[in-house]
Amino acid sequence: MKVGLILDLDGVICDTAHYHYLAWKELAKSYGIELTEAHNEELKGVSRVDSLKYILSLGDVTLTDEQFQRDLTSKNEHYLQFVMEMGPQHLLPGVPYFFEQVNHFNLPIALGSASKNAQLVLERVGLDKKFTAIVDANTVVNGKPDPETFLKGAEMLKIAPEFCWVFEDSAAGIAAAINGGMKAVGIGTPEQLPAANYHYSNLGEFDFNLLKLGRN
Ligand code: B16
Ligand code: MG
Repeated sequence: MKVGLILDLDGVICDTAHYHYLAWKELAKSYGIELTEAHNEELKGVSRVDSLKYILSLGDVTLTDEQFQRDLTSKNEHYLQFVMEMGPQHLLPGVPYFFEQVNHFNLPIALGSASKNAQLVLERVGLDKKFTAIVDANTVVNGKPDPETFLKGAEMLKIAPEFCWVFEDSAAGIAAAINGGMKAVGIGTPEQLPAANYHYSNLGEFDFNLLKLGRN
């Protein structure tokens, strides 16, 4: 049976969520808003624009369109300062082993990320050449939980959605996988990701036997 894998980036491959948090926290502070770790959980898998809208709603702050764009840019510049310090040592546990297995079984694999910085982050951690296809926020119209990101990944891999396995750490991403008719593998606990079909604490724990490779 031919299967395809689609990986989220932030929270699955590397912990860039912490850098997003530091950058958003500083911006929120400039509005007089205290952004907490719990708030940051709500921002996982959420687009840059929707993240800023969420933060503004915490303090009933309104911005002009011009201020909104200016603040998106300054947050991103701050975030990129952290990204530029990243290297392969920032891969989450189990990622190198997971990619060894992908190579071993010669599986088609796509990235499906809500980040506009996905290509750069992959280059920093040394994985940019490992993907058959990269789908990110520069190439889709509708973000997660809409399935567009993952359906586009499946199309680029030339694998039917029902044979695609999506690896995600966010509730929005798990919903996107299920909305697209794919298998949803949660990187997190059943409490965090109740809708996922399987749960692991990192990619290295994934059981490749589930893919039933070589059988049909
Ligand atoms: P950017 P993922 C998402 O990446 C992050 O989880 C989310 O927190 C972030 O706001 C979003 O990317 C946009 O990122 O500002 O770099 O375009 O988890 O879908 O890989
Ligand atoms: Mg994520």
